[in-house]
Amino acid sequence: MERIQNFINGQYYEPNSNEWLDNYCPANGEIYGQIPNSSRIDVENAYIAAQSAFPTWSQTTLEERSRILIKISELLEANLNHLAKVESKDNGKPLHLASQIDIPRAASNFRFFGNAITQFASESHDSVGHQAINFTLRQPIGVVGCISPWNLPLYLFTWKIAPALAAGNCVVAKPSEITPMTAYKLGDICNEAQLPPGVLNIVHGLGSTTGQAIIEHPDIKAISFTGGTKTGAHIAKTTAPLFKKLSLELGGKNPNTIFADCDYKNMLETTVQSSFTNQGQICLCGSRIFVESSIYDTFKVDFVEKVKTLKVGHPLKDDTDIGALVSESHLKKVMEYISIAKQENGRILCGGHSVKVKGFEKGYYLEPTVIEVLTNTCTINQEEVFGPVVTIMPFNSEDHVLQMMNEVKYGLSATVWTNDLQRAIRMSKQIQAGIVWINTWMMRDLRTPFGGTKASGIGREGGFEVLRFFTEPKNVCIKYG
Ligand code: TXE
Repeated sequence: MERIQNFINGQYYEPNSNEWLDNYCPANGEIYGQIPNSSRIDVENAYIAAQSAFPTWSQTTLEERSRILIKISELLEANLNHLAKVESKDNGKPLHLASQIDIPRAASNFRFFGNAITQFASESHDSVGHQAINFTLRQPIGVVGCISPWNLPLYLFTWKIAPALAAGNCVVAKPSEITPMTAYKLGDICNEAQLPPGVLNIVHGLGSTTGQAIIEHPDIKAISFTGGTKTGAHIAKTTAPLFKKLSLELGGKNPNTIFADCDYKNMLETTVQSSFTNQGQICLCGSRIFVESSIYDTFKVDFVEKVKTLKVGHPLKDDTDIGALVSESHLKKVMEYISIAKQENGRILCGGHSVKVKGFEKGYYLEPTVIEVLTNTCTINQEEVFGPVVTIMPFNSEDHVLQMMNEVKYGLSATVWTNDLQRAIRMSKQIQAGIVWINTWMMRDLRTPFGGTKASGIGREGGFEVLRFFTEPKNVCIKYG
């Protein structure tokens, strides 16, 4: 059984806290490792290392920072097979997903921001008539905190760390205590890429202990967080009196709206993916499907037929479509939502039960579930379930569906299927969400802003937006007359 350690100042250290947390394999329910529940002292040690590294790292040339980040990207690619297996075992996701999406994307994050920082420009203004020139300095913030969730472990961990480092900050980072393993491996890779010691420090532990120590640290000047909305609200409240810069990427309850004039075949394939990829545990999954009445009955039959072909199985098997949910408590939570939906007159069209996978009976498996609901105000259409569960219901008009799409506290993403370009643009302008996909889902270009409105968070990641987040703008005004 592996006991993992914190990565501080370029070395793996026994934690100061002597409290250990069990790490479960979701595929079979077995404990296979332990992580430290790092204390305030551990976080302070990580902070001291980061602060000591900052003067040099922040003055390191952009070309050199870029070279190191791209080297990390190459090493992630070179270790792809190993890391994908580690991710799959730790999270329960199908191995093919980890090797085709999660780990390649972690590598892309470092490559992208390694390149982007060399293109990142700031503004200057000629104050005509005043004989003055203004320019904007964009300086790294200092030591920043990055806190990430369990659903896309290395993918989201590096989505924060790579731009933070590219911009010249030093980082204290905490992966989810539920999926710590690939973040643990990242330390060795950073050393091999010769990232200077202390520039990235990784501490492990519970949100309420280690995470809390990071967000309360008076000298960690910015927090980039992805996770639940409740935790996001808590972080906002805790950090407000400390005037920290905040980026919060929180939950979603994303609508997937289907008009009769769409490319039906493409829509059907993609709707299955947007509902169930990663066991539905992606903040961008389309969990509320609205279908134009004229094709509702046909869609219902075709969709359910396709969903029934998805194979629930052990994550390491090639033919597995749906792996294990991340934890026993999460499985219970998702099942609870299914039973609430039934109590509120939702009709289960397929799925709805946990599954015993032969040989791995203690794993946390659930059938992909489709529920027909009567209203958009029912609990399952209003709260984030974060599992392989979608609802479907018909709509009569564009106005009707727009009202339902926006009638939710979240505002992360939305998908619209239509071949009517005018309608697509009209709706894009009215949908309350940070991301709108027309005739596609989860097509990501790393240059674009990423994040949500309403209870889905504040701030944007991605592209130059996140480089702006991780730098402090300073106006310099030179009077030359
Ligand atoms: O998230 P938490 P949980 C949603 C999803 C899920 C729910 C709860 O609906 O069911 O959130 O998931 C750290 N100070 N999403 O409980 O607790 C924690 O250790 C500082 C959506 O797992 O928000 C972990 O590293 N940090 C989501 C990270 O926050 C704290 C992805 C996320 O954990 C902390 C995951 C504290 N006080 C869940 N408390 C998405 N948007 O993609 C916790 N953490």
